[in-house]
Amino acid sequence: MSYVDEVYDKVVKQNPGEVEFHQAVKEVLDSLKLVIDANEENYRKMGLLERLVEPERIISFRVPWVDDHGQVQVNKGFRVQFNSAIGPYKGGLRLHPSVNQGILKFLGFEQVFKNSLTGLPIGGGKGGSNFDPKGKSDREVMAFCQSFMTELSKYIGADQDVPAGDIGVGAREIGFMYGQYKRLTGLYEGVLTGKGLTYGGSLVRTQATGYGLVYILDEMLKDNGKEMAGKTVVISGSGNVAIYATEKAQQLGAKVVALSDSSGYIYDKDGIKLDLVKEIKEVRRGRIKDYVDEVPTAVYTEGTGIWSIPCDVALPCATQNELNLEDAKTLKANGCLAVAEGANMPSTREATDFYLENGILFMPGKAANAGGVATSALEMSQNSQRLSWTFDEVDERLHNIMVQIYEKAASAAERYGVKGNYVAGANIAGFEKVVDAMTAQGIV
Ligand code: NDP
Ligand code: 2IT
Repeated sequence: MSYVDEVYDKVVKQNPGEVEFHQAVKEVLDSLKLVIDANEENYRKMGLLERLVEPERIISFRVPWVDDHGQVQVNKGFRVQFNSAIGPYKGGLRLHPSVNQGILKFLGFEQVFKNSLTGLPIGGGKGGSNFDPKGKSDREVMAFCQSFMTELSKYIGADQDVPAGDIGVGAREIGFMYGQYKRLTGLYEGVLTGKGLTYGGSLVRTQATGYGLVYILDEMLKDNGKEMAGKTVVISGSGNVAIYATEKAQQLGAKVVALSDSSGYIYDKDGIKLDLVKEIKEVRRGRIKDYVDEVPTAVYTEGTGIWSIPCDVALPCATQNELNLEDAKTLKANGCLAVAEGANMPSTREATDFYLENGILFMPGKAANAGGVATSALEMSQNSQRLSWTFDEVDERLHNIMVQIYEKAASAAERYGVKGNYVAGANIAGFEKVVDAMTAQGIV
């Protein structure tokens, strides 16, 4: 049995029930076969893959807090410190009822390669809780965040582990957590990114993941003789990533016609009115269906099905495994030419294989959504320097980073004889840097 298959089998046996983690590991290991086969003996002896798939550390803790009725609630809190070969652990915190250890391990594993691709000195980590922020008052969210940070603060630090936002964690939650960290440790340091602009946050971090997604998409289209202008775009989700992907796609002359949330999706044939979406989602914390109350020509459909809307470009920006093989076939049948992932692992493995086999240009999440964490690393640099860069300066750096990620993924794919396969390219390019750093640092 090949080394890659052997390690994958062990991962399945030793991490029972963690299906998303298995899926993420399999995708990476399969595309690394090209590289591993050439170095199998050495890698096997060094236990390289076994070390790569085992988190350095997982912290798991109780998060008790009091709700508005005086009732004590208890949630599970986690931080997966996956790999620190190239820098301090870096990666978001997710607050969603579906969160469990396996999901955070999949996200942490992806983060290792993504962060490597940015070219910046950041290792990979991920954390979160099964707390559901939906419908909670600001005071309840604060009580949860303070309790969560009381435990997490023991394990993080500006040069150790720097969390940020993910699903359910935006500026409000980062603010509450930062305040509690400072109060507990007495340190005013860049221990979290995605902070508000008045206390050490970076311009462009809010927009970064969505903007970065469209920058790399634009690069992929141009390299393949196409352009963003005039394209019809469908975007799932209506959170941080989806909103700023919409903004940048519109700025580049594309027409975004659909957005969604976990309840359903809207279709606006005239193009999404983004100011209204921002008002509904960022200010009122409402539902996407509220859009049609104010735009009567738009249509709301309950449930899934957003991928049945004809488009040239599809940008899944909600959550893992939200786009399956049937959806991929529907996209193709409707003439879709490119998919780029704003979310982490939104396409199932079968959907991914379908894109590659059917000539759909495909940029996987670990390259396509790396602009968020890259800009987080720029926030860390500014915090260390005690300086703030201008919007244009950060945006230009973000743009350059996305262009470089495209080039790394494209050239690694070409080097291994799979031109245009950005899945293999991104995995290989991300892997090479991490392995080099791990090897240099001995058996750790
Ligand atoms: P938000 O919480 O801001 O928005 C999430 C959006 O996705 C909401 O519209 C939400 O709908 C929808 N969604 C979440 N879970 C589900 C689900 N199980 N089924 C259907 N829809 C769902 O999160 P972000 O925009 O920050 O994150 C979106 C994706 O992007 C995630 O995969 C995240 O890991 C990834 N990502 C985020 C980065 C960032 O900087 N924020 C960076 C890189 C990747 P509802 O409100 O109904 O739950
Ligand atoms: O998945 C991700 O890359 C993020 N949620 C952003 C992480 C970060 O540290 O900015």
